[in-house]
Amino acid sequence: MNINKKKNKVAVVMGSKSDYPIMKDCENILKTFKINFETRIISAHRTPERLYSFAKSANKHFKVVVAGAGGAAHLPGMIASLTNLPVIGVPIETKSLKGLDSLLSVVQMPKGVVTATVAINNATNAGLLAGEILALFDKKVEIKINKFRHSQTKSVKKRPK
Ligand code: RP5
Repeated sequence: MNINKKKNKVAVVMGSKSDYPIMKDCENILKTFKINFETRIISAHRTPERLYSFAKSANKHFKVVVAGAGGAAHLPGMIASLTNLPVIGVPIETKSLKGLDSLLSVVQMPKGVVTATVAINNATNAGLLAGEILALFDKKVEIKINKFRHSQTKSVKKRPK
């Protein structure tokens, strides 16, 4: 089965511009795999209507959503509540609680509505997981991910010096 390449897109969304230095890591890994993506700022609390209209129409444009947010990080979960697309949450580190607040807000979803959750600030893994989902239907992406994993393995030395 092959999917329409134009729709082979990841939405990279974040609660604030201040999340972008972390979420750029997601863009970078998607670029490595030549996966199309679009990046948007959508705040669950400050722009709730933007969130609603994005999530309600997301399946027309995207296959996977990566959503980064910090603090009371409701963005990934709220998007997941409005779409059946896979949503990968990136808990963003915070000054006050070091991102534990974000992690718990993203990971503690109620049964029946799900977000995948990566480690605090690990937007790279969110992009990698998005790529692995797309690779199920896209041989080119699968090959690129296999190459990436292979060269990562080769780069690990046997001894520390
Ligand atoms: C969240 O609040 C954002 O995802 C961000 O991590 C955090 C702080 O946002 P700013 O006050 O820096 O805009 O909604």
